[in-house]
Amino acid sequence: MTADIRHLIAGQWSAGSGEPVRSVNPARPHVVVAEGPGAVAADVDEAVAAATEAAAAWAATPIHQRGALLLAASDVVAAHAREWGRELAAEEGKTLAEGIGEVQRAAQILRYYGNEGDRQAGELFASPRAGERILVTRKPIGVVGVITPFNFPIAIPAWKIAPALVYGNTVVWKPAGTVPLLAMRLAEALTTAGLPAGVLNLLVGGPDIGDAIVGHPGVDGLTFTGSTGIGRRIAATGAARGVPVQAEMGGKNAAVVLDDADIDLALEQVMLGAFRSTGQKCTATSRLIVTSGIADRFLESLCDRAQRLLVGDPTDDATQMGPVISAAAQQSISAGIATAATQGGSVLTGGQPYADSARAEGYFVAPTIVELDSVTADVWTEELFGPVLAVARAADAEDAFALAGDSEFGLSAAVFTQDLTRALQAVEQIDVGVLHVNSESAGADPHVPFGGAKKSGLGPKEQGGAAREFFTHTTTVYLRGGRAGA
Ligand code: UN1
Repeated sequence: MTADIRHLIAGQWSAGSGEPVRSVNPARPHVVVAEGPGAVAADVDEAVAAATEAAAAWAATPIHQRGALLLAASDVVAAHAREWGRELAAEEGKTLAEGIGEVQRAAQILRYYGNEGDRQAGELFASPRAGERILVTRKPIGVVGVITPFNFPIAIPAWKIAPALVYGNTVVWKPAGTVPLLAMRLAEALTTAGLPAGVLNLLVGGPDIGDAIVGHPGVDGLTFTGSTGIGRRIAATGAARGVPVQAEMGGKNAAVVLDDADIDLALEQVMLGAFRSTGQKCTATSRLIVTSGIADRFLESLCDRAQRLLVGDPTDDATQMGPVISAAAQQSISAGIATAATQGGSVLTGGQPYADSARAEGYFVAPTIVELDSVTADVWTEELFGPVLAVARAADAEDAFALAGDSEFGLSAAVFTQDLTRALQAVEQIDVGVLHVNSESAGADPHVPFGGAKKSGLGPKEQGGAAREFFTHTTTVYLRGGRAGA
């Protein structure tokens, strides 16, 4: 059954009047998941006006009360994990287990921020002057524009919107046009929980709606996850307008497997890192560096596993990898593989379209492993955002760590070794925002910072205590009483 696309402005759900938006099941693109007119620029004005109007009362609401609404929303999300997880798999294409897991993760994120009122709210310093204390207190930044990608249609919105709200901001949110249904579900959970009108506004639409939010004079801060190109454009607009920007962008994340690794564990984790969510994570493993002593053996087993991966309709329980999000993504990933082959890459497995009618219809790309003879190939440097793993061999651990660092991105990396000294060396030498030792390159807990080094991230990091850096500003209070006894 196709869902109608609705926008949430000033507490009211309504149909739009803009260009049609349609999300389809990427495994069976003739199946429409959600459909309806998108928002128009005037809706952005209305949404920003509603968020501005709601801002003062929301900021003045005690944080425990704001948190209680997030906790109630978390319960709503958790209660719908199976149902919305299935919708997520149908709309985005990740497997059912991952879809349900993601909805549960959104509930967990809402719960984490729901409890923020119980944590430290600021800092207290001594003063060099008698009778004075200096305290640093936090205030919301105001109306936050939230722009989210397709690949985590409910978890990424939750990890931006939950901290925005709990710290007292109001929100105007534009999700990716390919996943409106899951966006409506999250907004629905928050309104069901009793969020006041105007505190969260949801507009579904194309890039013009995103641009209108980013450039709107009423927006006080922008948080974005997506491609590096768009992130930099948003950051430039934000800088020109003098508003803070948090941009979480691309990755070209390496898994380093050293000779002494637990090979079965490394095989399992590299498979998950490269192919879970069909490789469509900014934290996915898209480069593999393997030292020469084990390279032949490791690559043979890895290719064998990749060939045996069950690729198909993500809503089938047995499926281990679904399609990519769109025909355009399928084409650009396939073109990236073809280019790799012309730049000295040997396609060890995958790289061919599926011929069977079930998969030929959908936006499937086979799990693909390309071994390179030179790390100048585009597939080594550019994010393809699909199930494609570029492989380079390293002479030894030093060489391997240097290759891992050979990227303008620095989001995440994984290192597989049983040698503590090597693991510690990796921590020192690989410049990334997230480093996994003996686990895959993706994955992030809500209570710790998340984000990239180098060109993967701009502005304060996300999640945990780091989120507060972006969603609040500080007021330093020099606090003195009057003259005692006066
Ligand atoms: C994860 O690794 O589980 O867009 C989360 C992305 C990241 C989130 C990754 N912002 O893929």
